[in-house]
Amino acid sequence: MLGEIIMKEQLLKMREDVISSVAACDSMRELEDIRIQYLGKKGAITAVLKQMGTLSAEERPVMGQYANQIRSEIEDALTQAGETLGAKESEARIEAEWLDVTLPGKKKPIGRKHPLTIVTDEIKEIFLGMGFSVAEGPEIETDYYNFEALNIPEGHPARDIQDTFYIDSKTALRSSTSPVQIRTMTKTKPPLRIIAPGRVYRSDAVDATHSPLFHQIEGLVVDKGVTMADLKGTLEIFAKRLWGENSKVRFRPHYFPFTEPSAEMDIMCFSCEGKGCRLCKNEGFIEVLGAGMVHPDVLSRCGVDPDIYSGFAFGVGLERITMRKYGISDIRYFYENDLRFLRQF
Ligand code: 2NM
Repeated sequence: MLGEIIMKEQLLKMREDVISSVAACDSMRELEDIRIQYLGKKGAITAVLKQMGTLSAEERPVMGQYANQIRSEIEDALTQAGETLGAKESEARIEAEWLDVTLPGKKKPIGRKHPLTIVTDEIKEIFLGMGFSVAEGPEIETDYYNFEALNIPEGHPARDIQDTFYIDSKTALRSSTSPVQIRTMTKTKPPLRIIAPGRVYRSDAVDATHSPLFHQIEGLVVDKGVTMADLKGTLEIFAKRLWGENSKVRFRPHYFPFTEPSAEMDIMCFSCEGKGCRLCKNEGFIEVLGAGMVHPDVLSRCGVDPDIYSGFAFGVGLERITMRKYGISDIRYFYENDLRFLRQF
């Protein structure tokens, strides 16, 4: 009897406490804390119901019913408060996150390819189409890869301190991408078809046509039975793909230490069609690349037997052909990153 009265009082007090707590509560988080405090597994209601054992068999169902009623009243109070608070909180969030979707967006300027990248990509695409792959190598090279392997002996003018950026007596910034070809030949067995695009460095005085940093694409083919006819055919196709099917090329004998025989390839001037004009300095043709059959000593040094294999190689300076393609009058425009220049391509 006494137990029953105490429990009823506890339950009634609990209902009062919940109602006043809920009234003071102003967030969903707090409300959840209240719910756990009273209705949770280790909550106040459970604690009261644990005392059921002290009641008589007649009192128990009556008290059980009473407790359930109080519990459901507490639940109702919490649910109702939850609805009100939830609506209030979501309204506050919507207000805080308000944005005007009719405002115009902020325009981000779109970047574009540098003209040298445009031409590099075009040339890469042409050679990839002929079965070449792209090779890369370091820009800081040893004396061996930069000169020795290429038949450029000590005392050769190309080695002059005036022309090369030395880091120490055995290391320099590469003066062509040929070291990439040498490295590839040395570690890969023929057949080989690669192009090596990249930055190269020569200690030139800067003027409208010279820069100490410029770009090259070199190519190399090594296989059994490769001849000068393959060189001419490949480079003629390259010229027609890059400058149009109507372009005409010619080859002139030349000298490079690393190729024998060596040649330079010219394309017929588009402007005068070979007659000679200001653009081609009255030549009728414009020089575009150097090439040749890889010197047998160069092959041997790379572990390629020149009695079994032969190869041809070529080198194109990117700046010069890009300047011609777009009518750029000064090489320095390429490196100044002036948006007024870059936006034109
Ligand atoms: C050129 C002209 C002719 C050339 C040679 C080699 C190598 F490594 F295979 F010997 N690579 N590139 C070469 C040949 C480069 O540039 C005007």
